[in-house]
Amino acid sequence: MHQAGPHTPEIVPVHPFGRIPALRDGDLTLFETGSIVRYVEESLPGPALLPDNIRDRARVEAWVSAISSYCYVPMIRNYVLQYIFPKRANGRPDRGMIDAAARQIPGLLARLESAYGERNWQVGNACTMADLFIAPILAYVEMFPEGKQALDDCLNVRCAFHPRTAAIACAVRSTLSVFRPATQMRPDRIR
Ligand SMILES: N[C@@H](CCC(=O)N[C@@H](CS)C(=O)NCC(=O)O)C(=O)O
Repeated sequence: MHQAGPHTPEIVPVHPFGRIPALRDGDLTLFETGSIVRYVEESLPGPALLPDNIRDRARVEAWVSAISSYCYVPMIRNYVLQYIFPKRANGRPDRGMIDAAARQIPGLLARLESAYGERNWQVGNACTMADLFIAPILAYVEMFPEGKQALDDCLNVRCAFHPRTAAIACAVRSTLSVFRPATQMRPDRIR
């Protein structure tokens, strides 16, 4: 694994659009997260990231596609990257663009909140590609104030991604008996 930025001499020969991630394995070069993840899944040993039953596999593909199509642009391109790589001439983040993206984030997280429900995984009872597609996006979103606030409001998503803090949140929630009784607290979520 090498760190390389977009449009750099390492990346340009591997990715026709100069973006990251890109992969080189022997004489194979690949671009786009989806193709890279599937190649890694099929070529390396380790836990399967696609369920073996066809229905759950289709559900995983639906989430992977939805995350790429609906979450990536507002959460990463229009929000995170505006903070990290401000494109304005004065080198400062574009507040208007960030604010517009930040307004979209709670609605998007609400969809994930429903998908997770009380489970740690979007589909079935194991980690799949769908969880791995959203994890880095959320990790970046959380680094900035509006994103962190939006995530704080989504307990199910938090439970899935931050089991330790979730333990406290679950305890509070069960004490209040708002969503589920204490017997349904999720010790398996506490790492
Ligand atoms: N659909 C692509 C998105 C790739 C992408 O846009 N990557 C960003 C970094 S997260 C990038 O390289 N941006 C540089 C640019 O837009 O010029 C994928 O899933 O791999």
